[in-house]
Amino acid sequence: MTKKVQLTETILRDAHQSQAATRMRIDEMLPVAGKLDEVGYYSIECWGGATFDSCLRFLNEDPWERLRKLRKAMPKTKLQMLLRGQNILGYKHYADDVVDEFVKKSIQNGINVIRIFDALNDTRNMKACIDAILKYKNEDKSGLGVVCEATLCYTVSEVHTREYFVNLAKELVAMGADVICLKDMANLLLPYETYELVKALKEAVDCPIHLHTHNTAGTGNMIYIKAIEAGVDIIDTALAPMGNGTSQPATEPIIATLAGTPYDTGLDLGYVTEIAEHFKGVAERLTKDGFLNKKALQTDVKGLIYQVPGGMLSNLMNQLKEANAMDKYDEVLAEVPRVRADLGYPPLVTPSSQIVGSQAVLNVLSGERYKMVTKEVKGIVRGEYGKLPVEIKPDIVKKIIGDEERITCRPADNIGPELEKYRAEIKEYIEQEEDVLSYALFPQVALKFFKYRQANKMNLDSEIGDVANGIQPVWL
Ligand SMILES: [Mn+2]
Repeated sequence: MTKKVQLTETILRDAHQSQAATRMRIDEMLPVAGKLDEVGYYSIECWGGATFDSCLRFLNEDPWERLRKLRKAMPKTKLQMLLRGQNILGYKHYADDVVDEFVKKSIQNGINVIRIFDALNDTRNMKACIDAILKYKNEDKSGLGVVCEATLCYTVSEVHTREYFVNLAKELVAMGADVICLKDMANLLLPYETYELVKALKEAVDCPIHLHTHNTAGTGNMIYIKAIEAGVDIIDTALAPMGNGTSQPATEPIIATLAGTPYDTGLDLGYVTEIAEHFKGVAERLTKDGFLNKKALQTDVKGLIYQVPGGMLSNLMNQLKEANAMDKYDEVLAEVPRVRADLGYPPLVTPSSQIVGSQAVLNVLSGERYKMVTKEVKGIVRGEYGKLPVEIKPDIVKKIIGDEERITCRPADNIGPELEKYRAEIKEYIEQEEDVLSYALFPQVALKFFKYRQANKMNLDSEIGDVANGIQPVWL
């Protein structure tokens, strides 16, 4: 059984998020957007993840305006975003009315494929997003449709078996997912396990499987080949100037490898290479400005050895260096899997990777396990992040939070409607309905941006006034 494989191009989102601190600007995207639109990708991932925060915080760009510009420039291809479930694009749980409005506005402004994940794989934290996508599917104005893509965050532990992921996939399809994404954000998948897992998923659910990995540890291309042989439908790649390393495997070698085989992507390698030329310049600019470090391109095999994300180990090393305790490194490394087991085996992905790592450091340096406990670990134990893959043992609960109350409901059930409150708070700055959402997600950052936007307008106005008086500003 063989079939054509489809590609999602990630250069406008995950590639620069993974390699260059999410600093690619809209003016570096638009010059080739029209050409990207002609390639024939399944989708172009260009929004969500960290881009929203980065636009407001660092680039003085309105993320909604960016989306509308991309939509206009790429009318033929499905635009894809990454959504952090109930965390939307931020770092905490938001109210359901904010989630609902965010999904609606994303679709109205041009998003087609919404990839939703929850860091703990707690499906309750994805439900409001899925429901909103189903509710607003008909708000799509592009004619390309809306795809609800629900995610399995891949991780390695004794409870994260093939059966676990298959059951999770079935549950998400029953909740309304159109596509299942297998998201290997830390590049922990191994090629032969990929084959078995993708095969099991294809047998269990009757929908396309979309695979996402990174090439951090150098296994990315092998993962894709084995997934393709097992029947995967769509894979994520990034054009070569920002492909590989901590980013996705490069697009061009995949196109070349599959050409003329039954899996042929049908994409034109020559044409894609022309487009990639443009991104060489962008990568140079990002390097020059200090955002793209060649370390991001080197193969980092630590994840293969310790089965934790590469980035987590560098964080641990930094913490130990600061504490002048590098001699405890091996001890801390051995403590990491124990803390993770104590906390119910959370997948090690931001933020849980940092939370587990910091607690392992504290356990070793203080000389007694859980003598000191971070507030995040307490939050996990209280149930504030959601349901863990495995129930935490009573003696661990007692040790970490004593007799404090724990929640077992969906964390957002404890958050009342918030949208109107946010709208009232920034009344004088609202230029579009979407501003309320930017503010809801990142209050201080958004407010700073609104002020910048307003000041910019007033400057512009006074400059235009000067033009009327016959004084031509040079920048015009
Ligand atoms: Mn990723």
